[in-house]
Amino acid sequence: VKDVLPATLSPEELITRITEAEPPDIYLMKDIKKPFTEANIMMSLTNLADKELVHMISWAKKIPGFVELGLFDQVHLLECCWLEVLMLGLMWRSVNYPGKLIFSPDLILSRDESSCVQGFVEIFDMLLAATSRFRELKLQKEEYVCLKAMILLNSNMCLSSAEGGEELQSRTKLLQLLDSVTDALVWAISKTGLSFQQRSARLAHLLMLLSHIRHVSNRGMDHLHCMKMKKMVPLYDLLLEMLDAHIMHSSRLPHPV
Ligand code: AOE
Repeated sequence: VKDVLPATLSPEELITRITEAEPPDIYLMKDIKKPFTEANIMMSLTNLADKELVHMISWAKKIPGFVELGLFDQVHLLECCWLEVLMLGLMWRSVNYPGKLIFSPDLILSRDESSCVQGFVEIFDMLLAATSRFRELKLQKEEYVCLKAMILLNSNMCLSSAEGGEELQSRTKLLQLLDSVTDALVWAISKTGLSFQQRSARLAHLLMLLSHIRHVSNRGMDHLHCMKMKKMVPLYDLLLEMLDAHIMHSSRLPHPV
């Protein structure tokens, strides 16, 4: 009766559990090398992402019901959404700092500094635009944690697994989980004391931002792929392999270099 675990949690309890799963702030300490050059920035960002990905796996496993999904689904969900999840976290950290991106408390970049890295300003501007939108909407922590869980649980949706009994069961669980997180988001929005119409509009606005984040993530992935070609990203062998796996599974064509 493990299967119905998320269904037995109230929206409030689910939000508490997801909030407790939040990863810690990552400090880079001595890792950041000044001056900001293309190589130094990419080195620091890669080190940061490397540490964050370890925490992301623990975060996913603490989302009620996630570890009850099939292992195949667990791996594929994370593989599909890791950059989107990193980006939403970045937006949340940066929401009160217009014009800046708080990659970590000790790695804060302005738009000007981002121009050191070729092709970064375009991504940077898209990240800033989405962050401003969250600021206008006065995104709440409860809403943020729900959206991040939704990115994870929704990332796989096109991947069909219609055949096997076990895969189908995992897919059913996944949809139930997504429904319970949707209920939690609706509950979080309802706390704000808005009218019915305003609440529906807010739900729509928040969910529409997810499609923007998916877009920025795809562009970021292309950018990373270019950087890799230029040998600017000091990717560790394992991470390199994982990045290649992402490009292989992706239906998009790799960015023409
Ligand atoms: C955004 C948020 C954040 O917290 C950190 C970073 C660091 C790098 C940034 C990115 C970001 C924003 C967009 C940028 C990107 C660099 C260029 C791009 C600016 O335009 C990302 C650094 C990424 C380093 C590569 C690591 C490869 C990992 C592969 C992971 C993988 O495929 N799998 C399967 C692992 C999934 C585990 C959860």
